[in-house]
Amino acid sequence: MGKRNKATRRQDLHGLGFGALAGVISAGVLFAIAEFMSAFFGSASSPLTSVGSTFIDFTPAWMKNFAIATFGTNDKFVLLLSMGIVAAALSAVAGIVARKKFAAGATMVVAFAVVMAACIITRSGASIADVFPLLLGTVGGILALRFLRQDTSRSASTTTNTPTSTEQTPSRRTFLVRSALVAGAAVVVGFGGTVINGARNTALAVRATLKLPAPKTTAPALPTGVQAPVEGVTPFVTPNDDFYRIDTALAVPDIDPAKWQLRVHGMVEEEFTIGFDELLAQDLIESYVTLTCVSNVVGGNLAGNAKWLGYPLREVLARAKPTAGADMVLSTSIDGFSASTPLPVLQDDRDAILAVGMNGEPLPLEHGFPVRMVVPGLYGFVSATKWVVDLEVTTFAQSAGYWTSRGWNSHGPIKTASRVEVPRALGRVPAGAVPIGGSAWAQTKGISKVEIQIDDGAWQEATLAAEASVDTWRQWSYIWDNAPAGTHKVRVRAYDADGTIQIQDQAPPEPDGSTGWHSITFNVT
Ligand SMILES: Nc1nc2c(c(=O)[nH]1)N[C@H]1C(S)=C(S)[C@@H](COP(=O)(O)O)O[C@H]1N2
Ligand SMILES: [Mo]
Repeated sequence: MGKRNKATRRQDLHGLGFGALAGVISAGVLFAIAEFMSAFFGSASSPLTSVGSTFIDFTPAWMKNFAIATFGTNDKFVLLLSMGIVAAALSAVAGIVARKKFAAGATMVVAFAVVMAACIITRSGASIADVFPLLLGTVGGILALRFLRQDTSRSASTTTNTPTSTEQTPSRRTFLVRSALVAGAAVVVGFGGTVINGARNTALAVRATLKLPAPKTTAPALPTGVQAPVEGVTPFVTPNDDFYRIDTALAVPDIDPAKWQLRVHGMVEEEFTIGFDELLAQDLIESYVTLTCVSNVVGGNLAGNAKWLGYPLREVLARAKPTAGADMVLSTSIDGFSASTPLPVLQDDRDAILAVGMNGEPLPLEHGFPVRMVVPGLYGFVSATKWVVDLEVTTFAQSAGYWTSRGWNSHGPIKTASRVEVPRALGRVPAGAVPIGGSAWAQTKGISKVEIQIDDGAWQEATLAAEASVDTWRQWSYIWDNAPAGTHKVRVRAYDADGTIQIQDQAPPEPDGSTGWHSITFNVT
């Protein structure tokens, strides 16, 4: 009797494991089929993208902040990974339930699918047809669950009668073989979907051959010496591939420039829409602007500097003629993201543009192809809308941008910041003359002075590298002669062109940008 109980219990455990595995594999089938089909229906129909995007939209500010601070631009990977873990857990439960009561397990799968369908159809730009891939996937997933269940149940019932190992083995082997087959098929289908998705990407294909016109006004040549003479300092111009990327878009929007249109409307005398060719036919300007993310922590790297090509927003607004009382422009992306930009900022003489080019190329897809906004002096979340398709002239009282309605500030001017880049934090450097260097920024004003403090010594003026423009960051350097061996600390602070010193009080990014003087510790050996 005791022996039999033990065998039954072990059998139950195996059954649980089989059930869980069958559940997870079936979920894999569901997602593989859905993702494969979404290659044909468009990314709005991808359950992974829609569920993830919905999750991002409901993410509280503190959590987004935490995710970006902790994982930086890997935040999307971490999100997908966590989603994967949750999906695996839920589907394991469904698989276990299905073992005993197939209908109940299948009902759970349907319930998950209904929740995912709700995520899909509530995304901006989605239609009811976008649930079709999910529907097919769900059918496939339930069939897989059924297929993988028969053998586990048979093995369970056989063993209750006569629990001998010879009878369990073939059934278990059948289950494992079937599992491997189904899982393999799911991987092939899922991978195939990814490949087809890439091949069907219009934006990628068009961008590859797109020739942008020359600017009417070129950016002044970079003065010599914009790069501080210290090895390891960030490149003054950030290569496109290294440019930080922050957005809520799990799937990068695929926009065909031939179909792109920007609608300008709201509190204006002249509503109009402008297409891509018409935009390119305007007098384009080129300028260096350093973009900064409000989520950047003190010393962080969510900032990048590029040469942008585009059409001034003040010209767009001059054509639209805002009416009295308007104080904000709400720019909206094709994927529903929006930003609230103070109207006067887009009308003054700074180079706020509808950008089409970045460092001599069309915008990379991740950075807003074919058109995005670039506004010197404002954090990205209130100004730098990528994949922009709509400008509504309105008021702060009437409307709010995506992050503004999620606890962040509405206006978002960039705060003066500076950071130490060399030596690396916790790095080791040889004794003697130790080069120290970094970047500082105060967009629209410019940096007038940078000071550093070694250990608890007196503040000393660093050497400023050449200034390209008040809208770009500025590098600085300092040679510490005769640095003695040991652990040392270096602190930095910057002054803007008005002579205003960078805020010393430590504050986190939320709600309107971090403050504090950056310091690092390093070892002289
Ligand atoms: N469509 C869209 N545009 C967006 C965002 C977004 O989530 N979606 N994020 C903004 C934020 S918070 C920043 S900091 C900048 C970053 O631009 P980048 O990814 O090109 O560096 O884009 C802005 N534009
Ligand atoms: Mo940002």
